[in-house]
Amino acid sequence: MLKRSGFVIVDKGEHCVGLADKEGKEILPPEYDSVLDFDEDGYVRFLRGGVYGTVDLQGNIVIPLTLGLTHLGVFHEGTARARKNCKWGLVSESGNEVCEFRFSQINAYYNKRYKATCLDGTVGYLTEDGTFTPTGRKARPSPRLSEIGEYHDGIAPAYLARVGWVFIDEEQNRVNDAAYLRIGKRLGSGLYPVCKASGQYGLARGDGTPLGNEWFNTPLRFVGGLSPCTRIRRDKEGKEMRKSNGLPILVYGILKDNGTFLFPLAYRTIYWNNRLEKDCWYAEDDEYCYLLFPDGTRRTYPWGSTKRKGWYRYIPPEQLNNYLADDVDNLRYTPEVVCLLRFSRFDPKAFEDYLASKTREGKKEWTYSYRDTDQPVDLGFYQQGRVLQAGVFLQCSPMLLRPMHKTRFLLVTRHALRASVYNEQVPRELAIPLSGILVHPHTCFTVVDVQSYLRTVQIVLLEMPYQAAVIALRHGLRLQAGPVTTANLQIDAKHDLARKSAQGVHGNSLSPSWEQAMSQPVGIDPEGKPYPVKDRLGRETGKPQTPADIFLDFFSTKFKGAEEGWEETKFMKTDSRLIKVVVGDITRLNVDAIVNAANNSLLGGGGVDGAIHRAAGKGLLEECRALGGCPTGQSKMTRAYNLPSNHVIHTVGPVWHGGSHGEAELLSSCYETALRLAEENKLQSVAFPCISTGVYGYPKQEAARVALAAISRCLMEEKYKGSVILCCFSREDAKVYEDIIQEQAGVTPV
Ligand code: AR6
Repeated sequence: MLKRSGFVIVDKGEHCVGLADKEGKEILPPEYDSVLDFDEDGYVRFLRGGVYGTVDLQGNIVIPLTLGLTHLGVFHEGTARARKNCKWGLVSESGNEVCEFRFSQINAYYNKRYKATCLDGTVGYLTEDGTFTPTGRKARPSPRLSEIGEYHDGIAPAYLARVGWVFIDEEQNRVNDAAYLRIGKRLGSGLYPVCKASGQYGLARGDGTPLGNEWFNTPLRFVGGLSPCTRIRRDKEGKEMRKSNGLPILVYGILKDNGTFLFPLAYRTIYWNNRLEKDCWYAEDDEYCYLLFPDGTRRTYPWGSTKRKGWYRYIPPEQLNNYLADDVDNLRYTPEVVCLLRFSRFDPKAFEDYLASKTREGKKEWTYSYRDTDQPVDLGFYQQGRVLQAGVFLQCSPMLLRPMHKTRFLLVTRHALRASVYNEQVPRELAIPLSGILVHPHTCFTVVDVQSYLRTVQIVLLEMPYQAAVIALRHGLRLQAGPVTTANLQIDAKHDLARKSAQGVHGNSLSPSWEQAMSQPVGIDPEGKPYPVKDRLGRETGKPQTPADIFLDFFSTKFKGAEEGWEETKFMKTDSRLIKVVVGDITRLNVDAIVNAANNSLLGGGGVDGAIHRAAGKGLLEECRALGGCPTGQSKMTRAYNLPSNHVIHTVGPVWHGGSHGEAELLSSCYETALRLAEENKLQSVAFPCISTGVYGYPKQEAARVALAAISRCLMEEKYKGSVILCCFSREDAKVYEDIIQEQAGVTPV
């Protein structure tokens, strides 16, 4: 916010800063590097590529970038110091020269004058009207050039101490203000590949000025005058887009050495198709694979035509002639994506923020849930906001506090974690409240409950990733275990551990490697505190360690080195899957399978059913005939004939009879059975229409809730591993989904 000017800086990220007035009207489009604050005389300065311009308080551009001022100071009495082509001078508010640009330096305005040094080294004072009064002193010579490259047309790159690589003329004067971290060998086109101090790569003209505004994220490597180039993909707001692992998403293109694109930045991958022969590039985008030839032509291939050579895909010689027609772009049908529903299994950042917010509030119920378990879990049980009893009931040997199978499980509930604001007076290391945590090479457990049933003790363990525990502790959360109530448990545990340690085998391991991995048994001492019976080298320790010792010991050795992948930023794979809501015609979707809202006969009808049969052609009806119908709530699959998709899954939705006739179960079953078929056939993408919401009269809101719940469950439980598209015929239908997604817990629409 520019307070005095009343303008607002619009900052949409790197190279995307602009200016708007209070009503939001654009003064400068968001395409500048920065906008500097209001100055005394009423001008706002803006910068792009190191060049300054100004806007007056009426919003008019007064000094344009074309004037090439690489420095512009604040105006005093109508003039400001400025630099152009490495020389300093004074300019008026309109940008006119008040005195000639003949100074090597003009210092900041002080005591109503500027201290200035002429190009010949004469030092003196300069007033706002441009009058220069020498003091009679001479400045020391400027720093020397250390390396001078080859001259071309009177200009050479050179290294200038404390500045970097610059371009100089034959008198060794800098020809302009541009400075680089590196300047590469001159290209055939006369341009130079350069690297800016910011680590961005681009091209500079022979006179050192950058060529356009194109900067890339990886070095340019020209072979035969062409180089692959990469840039970080940005979203609509200009923000850098990143993958779930935090790495930037790159787009690739091919740049000519004269600075023009042969293939613009439009691809997700580019490399040589045949690395040995280097005949053309292999490229991919989200839809197709391509061969890009140095003569500027491109061939498009469907994904199926690629092979793998080690890590790389390529188009093998036998497929070279099987490319798609040039107008393949026109054949593409891209429905409008309304919203995406992303299932992130664990987002450490969100978790941390959440915990942080809880330490301040400290009152509300814990509602965060996370699971990563080998076992299918009924999601309903873990719905956000409802979980108060958490954990897995693990049937253990009554004597061993260890789970029987590997689960990673974290449910932050009030019962298990209680907030206590961190006591700043106590050194952090001492204050870590570890009591009640079972420390294991892979996880922390807190005992939340112990129950006895038919002489078998069931221990409810809350298992959490180490790093989650670390984060929680850092935020001052007390990891609090429930009471270990059975006194016998302690005695039994001791006996059992002693016996099992003597045998060298312990636990209810599922496999030898698992046993190996889980090889640190945990004991429990008479106070109910856990301790290891073996140290890291597998020796019996004899004396119980405190849980804090176990934790710190483990953390400082094994955890840090061996499990680097568990760093805070990426300690759990954020395996996110998408549900995409699109507006479009389902018969035009190029997916593995589209779902048909059919009737029991499977012989066609109106609505989407009719549309699918019309578009698929007679073959579909013939195949359907052979299926002999389909019960409501079930699904059957056929081929797709003339449709762009590969398969059609026919499902029969329920007719709405008011909602109390099992409609929800049947509709849910439509989605589940369709996805089960998809998974059985290893289909990667399935598109659903809004089943039953047309002729069958199912209310749209209710149907959408059932659909989302059923699909989410299938995705979460990995019953279906591909992606799901909800294809809505109208924008209103899509809005219904969008609204539900927005209010739903545990998922983030993007
Ligand atoms: N693409 C996507 N969605 C569509 C399309 C299309 N081309 N055409 C319609 N929809 P309905 P139902 C939407 O009536 O309620 C048939 O006669 C439409 O806007 O096709 O399950 C069958 O043979 C609506 O939201 O299916 C059955 O007898 C949704 O698809 C009966 O209708 C479903 O509408 C099945 O009725």
